[in-house]
Amino acid sequence: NKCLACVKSNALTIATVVGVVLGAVIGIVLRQTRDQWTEREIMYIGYVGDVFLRMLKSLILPLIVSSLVSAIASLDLSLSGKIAARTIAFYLTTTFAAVVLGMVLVVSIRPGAGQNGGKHDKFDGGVQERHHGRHPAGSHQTRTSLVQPDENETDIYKFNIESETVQTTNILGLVVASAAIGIAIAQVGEEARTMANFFHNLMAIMMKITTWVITLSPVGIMFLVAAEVLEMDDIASVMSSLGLYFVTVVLGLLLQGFVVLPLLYYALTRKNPITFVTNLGQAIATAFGTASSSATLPLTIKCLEDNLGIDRRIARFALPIGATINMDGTALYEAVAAIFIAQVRNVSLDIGRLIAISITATAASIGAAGIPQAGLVTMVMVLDTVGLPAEDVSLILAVDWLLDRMRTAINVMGDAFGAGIVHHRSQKELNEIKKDSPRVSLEKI
Ligand code: DAS
Repeated sequence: NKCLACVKSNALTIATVVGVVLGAVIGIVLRQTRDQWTEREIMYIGYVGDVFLRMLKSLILPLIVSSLVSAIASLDLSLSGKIAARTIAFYLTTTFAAVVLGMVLVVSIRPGAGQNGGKHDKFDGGVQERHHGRHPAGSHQTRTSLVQPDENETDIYKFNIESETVQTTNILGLVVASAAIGIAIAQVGEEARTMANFFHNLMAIMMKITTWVITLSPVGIMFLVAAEVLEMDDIASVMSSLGLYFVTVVLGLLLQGFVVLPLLYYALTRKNPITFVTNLGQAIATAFGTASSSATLPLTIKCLEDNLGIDRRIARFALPIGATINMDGTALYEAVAAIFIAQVRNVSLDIGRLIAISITATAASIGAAGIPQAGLVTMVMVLDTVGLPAEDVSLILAVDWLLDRMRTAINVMGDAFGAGIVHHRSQKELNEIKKDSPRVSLEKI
């Protein structure tokens, strides 16, 4: 029975791995008979995966707005503003630090370098309808030339840059606007209860829809992988670069979770970080097992309150916010993955694009929900802002189900270390706030 329960709880992962394997097999089989297929038939293979990606993309905006507004609106304002500001500041700083760490690693290790693009250039490079996000399968040559234009494509290139800038600005504007609405609702209080409930309900609805779409992911991923394998020029070299990509992400996650965060914790509290992590073991294991920060939240709160004696007001304030907007692992992963894909596509990223990636990877992780593969959903947004087609996310799908678990564990560690630091740094304010301050009841989150 135990084994049955285990299979049941990991059914999506098992199905996703099966989807990846089946996709690879279909892709390899189709490659053997490549010449018997017309380009239109090949395009239909990529079309199913494309529909799946469009479904993911359609979730991003409502998910970011609802999760951000709902999380911030439920701030327990009876806690001094200083504690709230301290918490948000810590979360944003560590998330951005994770992005920078990831970028330094992927630019130094260069896992995707030296790839020959990974696409057949079957098309003669007709004008690509980039702005619709659609591109005929196999138009790698066109795509690269669009990002590194020759003289007669400057207008499309300019369009691309404009659309990327617009995308980055849009996302950032959305994050700031959502935060402002959340703070305003929290400050207005009772009168804005309806609006708070609206955004909370919208988040629940979006999480439900995201879960449905993620349930479809094994099928979507199978077609995406098949189309990718079919078009890869040299499977061996891409597989080896995928291995190096995996190592780069895992190295970054381990450094963030077991070096950067513990050092910061020790520097700001003079407490032993090893004790902190060992008392967090159950939450870390659950995060790895469920690939969901939100599902792990009750356990994270229990570990901090019962094992580490963190003040309940801090734990129940910082952790729900952290589970929604603080995802160090996801931010690092998205920055590494976007730059890896650019390397595989031989797309050179100037400093402007690297800055755009660092900003959108941070914003994307803030907007990602604490559910399985949420980072994959918002990854599409990071690719968009640097002019890489959303379909390229299929390059990293094969290992995403495992990286999701690892980045979720680091996400939870980031939330917990944040709550621990704020707890130790806020003793003065906590003693001043009346003991019976209203609790941030979990059901409100
Ligand atoms: N699985 C997400 C979480 O729960 C992280 C991600 O998908 O990137 O934190």
